[in-house]
Amino acid sequence: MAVGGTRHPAIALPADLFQPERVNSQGVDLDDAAVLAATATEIAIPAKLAIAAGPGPQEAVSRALAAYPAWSSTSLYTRAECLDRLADLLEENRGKLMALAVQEAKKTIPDALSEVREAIDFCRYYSARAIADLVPVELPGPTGERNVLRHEGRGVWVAIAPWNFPLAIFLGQVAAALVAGNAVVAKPAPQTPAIAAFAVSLAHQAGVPADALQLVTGAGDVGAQLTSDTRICGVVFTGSVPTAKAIARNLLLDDARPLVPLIAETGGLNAMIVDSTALSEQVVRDVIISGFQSAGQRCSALRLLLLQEDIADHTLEMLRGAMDCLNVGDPSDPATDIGPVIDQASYDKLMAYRQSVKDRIFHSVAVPAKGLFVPPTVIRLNDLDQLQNEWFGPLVHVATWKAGTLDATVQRVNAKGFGLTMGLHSRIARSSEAVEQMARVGNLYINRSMIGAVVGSQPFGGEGLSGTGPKAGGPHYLYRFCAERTTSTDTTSAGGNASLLSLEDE
Ligand code: UN1
Repeated sequence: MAVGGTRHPAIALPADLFQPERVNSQGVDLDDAAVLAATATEIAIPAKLAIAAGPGPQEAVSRALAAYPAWSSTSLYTRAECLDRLADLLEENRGKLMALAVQEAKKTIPDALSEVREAIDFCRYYSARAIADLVPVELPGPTGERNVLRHEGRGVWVAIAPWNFPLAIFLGQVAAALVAGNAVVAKPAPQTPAIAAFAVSLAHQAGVPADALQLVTGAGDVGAQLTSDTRICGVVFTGSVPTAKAIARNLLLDDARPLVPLIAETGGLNAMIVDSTALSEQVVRDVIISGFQSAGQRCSALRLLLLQEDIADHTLEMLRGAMDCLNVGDPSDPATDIGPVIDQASYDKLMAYRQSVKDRIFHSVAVPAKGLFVPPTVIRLNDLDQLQNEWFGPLVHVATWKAGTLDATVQRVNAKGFGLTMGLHSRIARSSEAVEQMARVGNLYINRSMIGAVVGSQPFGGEGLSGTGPKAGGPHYLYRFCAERTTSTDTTSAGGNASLLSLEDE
């Protein structure tokens, strides 16, 4: 990050703007400067990207089904220990994992570090929650009856992960399903198979039986085969809305098939609403982080900036200056703030759209001529309803709203049907309370950036077109992977209490 802009030196961005975001990472070395310096050297060593061919989709489900009974009857504590060991192995292999994240997913070095740390957080968090939450509980009831609620594995889950968090979301899904007592067939995004393959090998090394966690690589056709397999017990998916709907249809196609859950986390058309009391420097910083970090390739990213009319020109001028301080380039260069987009198809789509709205471009950042670099761009809208699609890249749309129309503005954002993140910048308590009441989103961020949900503190996930819940990294996530079984026993009937084991004996 170049500190200070040539045009607007007064709004210099902090040099560490795009440093790794906040994560829990209990017990992990948080000396970012040291980690980043060390890793920049390691990343120079090309990681081996080849992965061994695994079983096909059907064979993987068969093997996972065969492994399921033994794994589900392995003690909860043993399963949780596997996750803790996996977290340790991720930490030990941090450099290699970061190199893979940079090479395959084109992450910048700070983003790659956040990625590994978030994966570690998911493993440790789900391990701790499993031990706390998945033990059998005796529920109060009428005298002479004993009611026990158990949480057990359901069977074989299919986990389908995205390329934008190829380690953290991939392992988050896998870890949750495994610790709840399920076997898993995991399909990474076609763009990022190697980091997934390495993560799976670490999980096996950590004690997860090989057949209880199978990796199947491939594109959408492989995903369709997996989700059409009537032997699976559920699907956990992060990706696009159309793919989530296709999966939901697959799960209903066969009349004879049992009803199985789909946990989907999909897109967002995320707005940040800024009123005239907001602190301009903070707004500009948070727009840059929310809209452009990770080249805007996060479902949480800012897509729609809604500025109160009175402050729009001033805020946009400041934003223009701040954008000029950004370095777009090679993600393995520690000086880079924003790297390329994931692949040619994504580049072509974003650039074609950008060309179609070129008359409304307010400002964009200079990028290297060669490579898949989409210029971080601010695009004006005549009206906030003009934006109806999620553009998965560094494109922020901006519209204005008039004083006195905050409620109506939130309602119009709600009406788009997505419900993932929303931001509000305001120093009026009544406004933040009103937005908190009205916003139909999973994650509302007030006077801060809209990305970087922290595992365990900021459970992440949306509603409406944005997902089904429950939220990843939250206290209710594991339950969805479980079968809930209630046993009610008449303790007064023949045999009496004496023949019944206490909970502790089971
Ligand atoms: C996604 O892009 O699919 O809050 C999820 C964040 C990330 C989650 C993004 N932890 O930005």
